[in-house]
Amino acid sequence: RDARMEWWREARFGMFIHWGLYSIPAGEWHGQRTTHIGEWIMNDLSIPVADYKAFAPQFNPTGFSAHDIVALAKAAGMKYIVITAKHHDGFAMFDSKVDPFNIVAATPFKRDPLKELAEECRKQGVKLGFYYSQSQDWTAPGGAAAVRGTHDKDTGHWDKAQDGSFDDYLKNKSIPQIKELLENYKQYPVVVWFDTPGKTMTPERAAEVVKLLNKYPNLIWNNRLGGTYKGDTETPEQYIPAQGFPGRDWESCMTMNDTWGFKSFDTNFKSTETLLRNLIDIASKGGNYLLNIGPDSHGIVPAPEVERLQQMGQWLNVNGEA
Ligand code: JFZ
Repeated sequence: RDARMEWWREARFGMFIHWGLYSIPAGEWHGQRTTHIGEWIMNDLSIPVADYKAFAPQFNPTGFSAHDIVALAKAAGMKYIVITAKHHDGFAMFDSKVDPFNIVAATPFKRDPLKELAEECRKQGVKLGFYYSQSQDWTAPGGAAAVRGTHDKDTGHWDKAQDGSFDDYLKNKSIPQIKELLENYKQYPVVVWFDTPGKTMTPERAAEVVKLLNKYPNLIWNNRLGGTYKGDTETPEQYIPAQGFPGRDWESCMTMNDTWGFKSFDTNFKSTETLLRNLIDIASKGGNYLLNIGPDSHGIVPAPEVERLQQMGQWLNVNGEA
């Protein structure tokens, strides 16, 4: 157990990447701007499934460079990357045989960015993990959804196309895609980052996922699987716990502005100094800092994010420990 956590405990600084179809609306749909985080736009504005799925044929992020992103992480002093393989919208950012709603089968781009990142991470010596939304899936029949406004009070659904059985979704999409992620990228992922289990991830259902995870003894997974599982890591979000988590490994995840997924009009960026103070504060309390970037619909990392990461790396080069 400890040998498995060794690299993670020494890492201190990682890159979170929230990237998906939501980078196309970029916070705005049919003239309406969301006041919430960008990757939630489908749910927050109750976008019909067919309309949301129609973003896929428009998605051609030819500006994406795995080489440049891994090099940026390294320049910033980051030791690992965690990228959204599938967020709550259900769109797989990888080559999936399980469901055609994915970046290879449903877009003109046709490339698998996770595969490209895995290759670059191997080359450049950076660890790679995948975020996977195991419970919420707003485009797959039966997937869970958070309740908003006029949504069904029980399922959170707002579109007939979402009707279905959660158990079927779990058995036929969620678990098989997690398996694809664990099998298809050679030595990666070393982390699986689950999210928003909600009431649908009962202990019995979570146990089905754990059965699969247990086949990968070096895997690190967080505390957001659900059921009664505590996972390996605590994941305080957008804050630094005053005393850390005594006896637990922990990782504060944070945005640089006020969204995870790209929003064209969110320019509320924290200063490099604030970001560095956060890193120092977290490291001094024994945690890791998972700092987010949100590439746009062309696959380009927003300039204010690149600039801050480069400045952090420059400061660390002078003042940090190797
Ligand atoms: C979740 C996601 O819904 C969100 O889109 C993003 O991916 C973020 C990293 O994680 O949001 C959460 C999950 C947990 C808490 C808050 C927001 N929490 O425990 O306070």
